Amino acid sequence: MFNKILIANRGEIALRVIRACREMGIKSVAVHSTADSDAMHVRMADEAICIGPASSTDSYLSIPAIVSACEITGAEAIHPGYGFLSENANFVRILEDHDITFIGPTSEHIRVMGDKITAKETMRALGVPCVPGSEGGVADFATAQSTARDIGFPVIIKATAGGGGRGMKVAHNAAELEVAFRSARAEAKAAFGNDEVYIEKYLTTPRHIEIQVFGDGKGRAVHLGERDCSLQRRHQKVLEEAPGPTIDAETRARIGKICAEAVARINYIGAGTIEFLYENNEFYFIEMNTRLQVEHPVTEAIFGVDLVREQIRVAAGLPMSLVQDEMEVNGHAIEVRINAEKLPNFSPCPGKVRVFHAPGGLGVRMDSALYGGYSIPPYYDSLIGKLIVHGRDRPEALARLRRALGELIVDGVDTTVPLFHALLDEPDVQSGNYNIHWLEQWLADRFS
Ligand code: MV4
Repeated sequence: MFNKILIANRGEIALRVIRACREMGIKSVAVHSTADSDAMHVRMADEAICIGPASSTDSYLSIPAIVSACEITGAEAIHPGYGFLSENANFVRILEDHDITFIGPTSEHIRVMGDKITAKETMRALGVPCVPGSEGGVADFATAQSTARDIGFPVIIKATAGGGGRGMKVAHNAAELEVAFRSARAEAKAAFGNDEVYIEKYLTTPRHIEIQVFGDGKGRAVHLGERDCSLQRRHQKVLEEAPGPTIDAETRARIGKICAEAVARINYIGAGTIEFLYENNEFYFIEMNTRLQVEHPVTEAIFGVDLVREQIRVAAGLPMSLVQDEMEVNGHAIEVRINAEKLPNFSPCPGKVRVFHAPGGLGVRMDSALYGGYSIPPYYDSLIGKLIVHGRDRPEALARLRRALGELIVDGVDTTVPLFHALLDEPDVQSGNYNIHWLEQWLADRFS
């Protein structure tokens, strides 16, 4: 097992990893920018080292600064958290060359899944159901036309180098195709420096259902069911839950087995998420995330596992302690993302937190790096905490969420807490009757 792990991240996810390290008897190294000298992850780690100025590009995204921090502190492994360098294949290849263990998949798996066409081709070949669409990239408008005619309108044009919703364009009919195709290519070129696009059938009212997988890198893998993350605004998840309100045990077992077998076949190591659109009781693969996700705690709650501990174990060459036959859904969990943002426009609201009080009690977990007197810096994303509740069933989890939100105090900055109070009053949220468009529609109806 490792003696010392460096955490190449900040905020609540850095604390999450430090906590797992401490329970495993592993020393932790925090890295921080000059803007984060007073951050909780710096205080909670065994050691801390400054890696650069406030700008992420020159600190949390600086590969030389992070590799140097590793050499100086003698850390043998790096946990990337989510975001920042967590899915940067170039970073991971450099670590592989320096004999620093990356706590996550290989650079090759990250590279394959980072290219959305190779990801889809790989998954299709492994028997994972995919959205009907072009075979590979669509290089010219004539090919776009014939592809669209074959699959039928509406279609969606996506950037090969994209993901997370950037550079997507929908065409509802042949007349809209040319503008959609050309603007998708132009946006892809501007955003990713790569104008390759592909075309899919556009699913009009799906849910976003993602399957948690975990591999040992030696041909074994398990799945830990699904999360429903359909409640999103501008491709940012707002509330996530497990199990999915519309997924039964048989459906979970069927799609879960397909996903676990797929990642086992490619010797995938560590945590991964296979994202699907789910419509009319069918799953359609869209992307795979090769990292621990923000919303992993809902899966931890219902399966009673510690995903970060498992990541560290397999990275150190130990067997994973997850056994598929022992994986059973226990109750229901819901996570809400608390952002320092002002409603109704969700404008970032950094500044000094005067009072912070985290809710507690049965079935409540608050992952946050806030403390009273802390100043939220303006340089990073606005997530300041995740409230995760667990109940015996969905109604109990909803009641517990309402109760816990009532206990939470964040004084000094605006937060998204009022949004969740309002959402909990909605019959569609109470019944789980929502799809990927529900939240945007609700916000538009209410605020414009
Ligand atoms: C789609 C789709 C409909 N049909 N693909 C958006 C982000 C990226 N991960 C994939 N996205 C979508 N792909 C097909 N073929 C609709 C979306 C989409 C979406 C997906 C998940 C959650 C929220 C969303 C909001 C708008 C569009």
